[in-house]
Amino acid sequence: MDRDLAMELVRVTETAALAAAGYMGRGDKIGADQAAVDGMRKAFSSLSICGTVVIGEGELDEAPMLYIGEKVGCGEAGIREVDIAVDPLEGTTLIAKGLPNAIAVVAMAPKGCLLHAPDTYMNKIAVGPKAKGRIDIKAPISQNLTAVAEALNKNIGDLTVIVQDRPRHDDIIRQIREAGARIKLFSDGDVAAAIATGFEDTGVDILLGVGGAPEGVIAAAALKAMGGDMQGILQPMSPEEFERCRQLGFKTDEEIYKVLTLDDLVKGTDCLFAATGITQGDLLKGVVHKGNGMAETHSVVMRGETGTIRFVTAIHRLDKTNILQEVLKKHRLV
Ligand code: VTB
Repeated sequence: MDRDLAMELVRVTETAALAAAGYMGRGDKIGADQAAVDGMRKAFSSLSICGTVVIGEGELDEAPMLYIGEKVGCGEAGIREVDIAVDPLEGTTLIAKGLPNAIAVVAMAPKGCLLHAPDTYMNKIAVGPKAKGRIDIKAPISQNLTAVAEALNKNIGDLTVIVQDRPRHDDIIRQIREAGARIKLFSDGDVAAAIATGFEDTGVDILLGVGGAPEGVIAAAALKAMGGDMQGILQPMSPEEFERCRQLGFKTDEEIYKVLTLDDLVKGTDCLFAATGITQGDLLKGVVHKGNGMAETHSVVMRGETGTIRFVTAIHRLDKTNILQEVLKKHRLV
């Protein structure tokens, strides 16, 4: 994919983040998500791509915008055909409460290269570049911790495992504690948590646990670009979720419960990933409102082909940005 698309993609997550940031702490998850979607969709419309949303806000009947299958971009037909995975507001509860680590996030890859993941849970394991090739989601947790500790040249006691704070993880947490590793619990947003494993200064070494399958594919694009590693296994919980799996081609139990490697989640290395912080986070600062119609955003954009990771700080003049003005007015945020 054209390298200029990486910078274009940042505009998309910046716009979503700026739109959603006005909702910080207002206790309105739905309004915040809608603002992020509105902003992201408008920003996509000026991108010269022929994009198809493969991971989005839901099926057409449940999401009028950025629904799965929606065509986005203003590119010439047949040129720059790409698949897109979006999470305009990853962490709706976080923004509603003004808690850290809400981000706007997008992944892009050539057509056919992103797994069309059903909206179900996924069991995940993710690590940064040094531990690539050392994880096995089917192996006992202690074995994974030993292998990752060895790869990082650490003792198990020095390892930090990031786990979503949910009762479904009680057993995983018990096993991690028994093995002697440390745990960082987070309330929401496992894309940011997975990415943290790729940056040593976050102090996070490995992500374990069950989160959304769509979020799994988005995180995989970032880990691919960073040279990290990830595996997942779908975990449908209800007859409807099994049906969703079947509709996307996971027909038999064997297909549903197969280990999805990083290459199954994101094929090849030609992928792009962009994220902008909405609330203050471990990796990215949130949107900073500076007064006088100015706001600052902090984003990261990664390009799989070259492995380049850019941190982009931008100062926006909200009053001069037509797209944002429209969205902010619609949401009565200006
Ligand atoms: C997961 C996780 C997301 O919501 O989908 C989670 O991947 C939902 O889990 O990052 P619960 O059903 O236990 O709440 C997030 O944390 C935020 O969208």
